[in-house]
Amino acid sequence: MEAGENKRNIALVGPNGAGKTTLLESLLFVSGTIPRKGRVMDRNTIGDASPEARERQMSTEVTAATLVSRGIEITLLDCPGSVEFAQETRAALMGVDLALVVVEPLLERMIALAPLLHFLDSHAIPHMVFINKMDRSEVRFRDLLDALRKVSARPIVPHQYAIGRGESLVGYIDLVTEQAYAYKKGGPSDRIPLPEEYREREQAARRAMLETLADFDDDLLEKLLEDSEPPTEQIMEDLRKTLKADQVVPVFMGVAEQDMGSRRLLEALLAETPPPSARAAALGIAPDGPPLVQVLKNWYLPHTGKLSLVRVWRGTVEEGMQLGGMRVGGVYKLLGQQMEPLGRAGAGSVVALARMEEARTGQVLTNGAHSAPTLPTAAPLPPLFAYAITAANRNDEVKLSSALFKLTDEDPSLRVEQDPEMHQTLLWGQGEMHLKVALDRMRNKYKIDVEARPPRTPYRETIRKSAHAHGRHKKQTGGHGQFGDVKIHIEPLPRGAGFRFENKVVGGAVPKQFIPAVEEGAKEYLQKGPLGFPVVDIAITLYDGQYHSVDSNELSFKLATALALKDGLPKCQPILLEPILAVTISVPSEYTSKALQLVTQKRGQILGYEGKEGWPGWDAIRAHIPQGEMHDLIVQLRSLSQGTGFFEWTFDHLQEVPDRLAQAIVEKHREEAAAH
Ligand SMILES: Nc1nc2c(ncn2[C@@H]2O[C@H](COP(=O)(O)OP(=O)(O)O)[C@@H](O)[C@H]2O)c(=O)[nH]1
Ligand SMILES: [Mg+2]
Repeated sequence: MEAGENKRNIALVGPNGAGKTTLLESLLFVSGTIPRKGRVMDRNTIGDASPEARERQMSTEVTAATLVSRGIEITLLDCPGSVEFAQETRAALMGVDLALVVVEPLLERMIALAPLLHFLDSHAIPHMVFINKMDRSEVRFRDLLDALRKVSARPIVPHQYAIGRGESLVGYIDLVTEQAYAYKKGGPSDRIPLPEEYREREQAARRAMLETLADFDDDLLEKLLEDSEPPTEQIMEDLRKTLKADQVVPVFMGVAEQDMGSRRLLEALLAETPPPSARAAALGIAPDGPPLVQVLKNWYLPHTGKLSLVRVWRGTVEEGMQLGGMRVGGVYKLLGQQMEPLGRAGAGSVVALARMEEARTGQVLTNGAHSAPTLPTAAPLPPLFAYAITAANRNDEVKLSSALFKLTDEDPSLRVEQDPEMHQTLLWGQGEMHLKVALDRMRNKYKIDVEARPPRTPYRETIRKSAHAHGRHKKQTGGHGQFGDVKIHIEPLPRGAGFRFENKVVGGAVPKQFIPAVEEGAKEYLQKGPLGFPVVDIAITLYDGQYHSVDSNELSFKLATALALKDGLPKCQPILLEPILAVTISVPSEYTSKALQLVTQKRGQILGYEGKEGWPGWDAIRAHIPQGEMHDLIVQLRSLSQGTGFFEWTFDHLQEVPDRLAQAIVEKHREEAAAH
């Protein structure tokens, strides 16, 4: 057996509330790993152990748990389902052999799988679907399959077919063996005769499955054309092969809460999950060479310190060895919060390493003089939502920056931006809940209270008209005096032109050596114009002035220029400019008209919309939206689109603020400045 061939690494992914954490508990229970089951409701599951998760009964970070069944060690990564924690999930997915997509039997929610399925396909990560909560299903099984087909780019291949649904759920038919089973509370299912009324549906579903597989197996195709029955082993082999290549998506079903379907699922995971060497080969990792690990997740634990979840792609990691210039402080197998020291772990494992202080999520580490090859990582999601944050207690400022470092190390989709211009520290993330969880974590884990408010917008101002202005600075003190005198012409420039300075002085009215001081003085003064914001798109021409042979110096000319601008700018009709962002909004097309309305409500300008490329059933809307209106765009977009909508943005241009708004903005800014 190749190294690691008795190991499998599987991520539980899928929408929030589908039952992943419950399924993890069930799989650990039916495999005998834990003696009794906890419930999410009772806040005692292996997953969701943090206070932030318990309080919300929602996973907020990855939980790892290893079980052993039939001599195979399966490490399960229970990933948060909320789109706001997608980065966490995506980073974990980079290290697994299979993703198990857990979904609820709800037709209208299937479209929400699009971003996840897209991600899985773009990285060719083999994945199965588990339709959970079949005890709640109100729709026909074939309609669920059709809804999955609409959203999946890969063919959907049901492995099971439901007998009954909702409260009258009986069990399932295995479409490979054509055997029927009835679920039994507290134990494995009972074999039952295949119900006659299901015969036709079963055969149609099986035929569809075989036809899909035949697209990848000519021999199977021939058998189907000849109407000869393919052997079970051939079907299983085809299922394994096409799953491994991310060519098809097998579907299983059950009721995780009652362990119905969990045993069958575990069997399938053992039999069908590609071995670790398959994923390594798909990524082009040669089996021989120095040890290679990739970081999937970092945690800071109160007593242990930093713990890094890693995939061992090659070789063996051992406590005490050097990896990426760091000493491996310990190698652990995880069961939620419990850590079992291993000392070493071989290729194909997903384990936790202690005290890898410099290890960043996604990073590939090796030892000695070798340089680590690059492996695919989860691209950072564009930030969507920000708060301006401050420590509630001023003495916590230093603690705050160290806590922010740890917080962003644990969750790279949290980003800190210092904005000196607006005197604010911005915490960026994927949504309101994402940031609230981060602030809770700050309080629970790092004991810092943080105040958060919407960010201030970096407005600018410019002028509409030109004017001449004169400034004289004169001061007579004991010894040397100060003297500078300038005459300038101020004029507006086109949008985006910035600042221009020109010297048109003739005959030395302002001596050469003082000209740079005039330009400097103008630049400094324009940091804060008559409305209180930096002035842009403006030209200053120095055309005359006076000097004094003894008293003139650079400072005097700077101050004279400032006086000239102070006098001149108000005469130029100052106007307020706001940053406008180019935004691309993605939504399932049934929400497009609502999203367009939202853009309009945000004073946005719709540039156009069309079908989103490669995303059947989705639209992409291009728009210009003022930055000042962006703060809660993601919150509103999600609320009108059942949590599915998202967007990307970049700064585009500055634009005049409508008069009625400008006044209010300027007044508010004045009040805030006065309060500082
Ligand atoms: N009726 C029913 N409820 C379930 C089932 N599995 C999980 N749940 C419930 O669904 C809720 C969400 O489950 P959870 O495991 O936290 O979902 P996750 O967000 O995907 O991890 C919890 O209240 C579970 O008790 C199931 O098979 N049937
Ligand atoms: Mg969960």
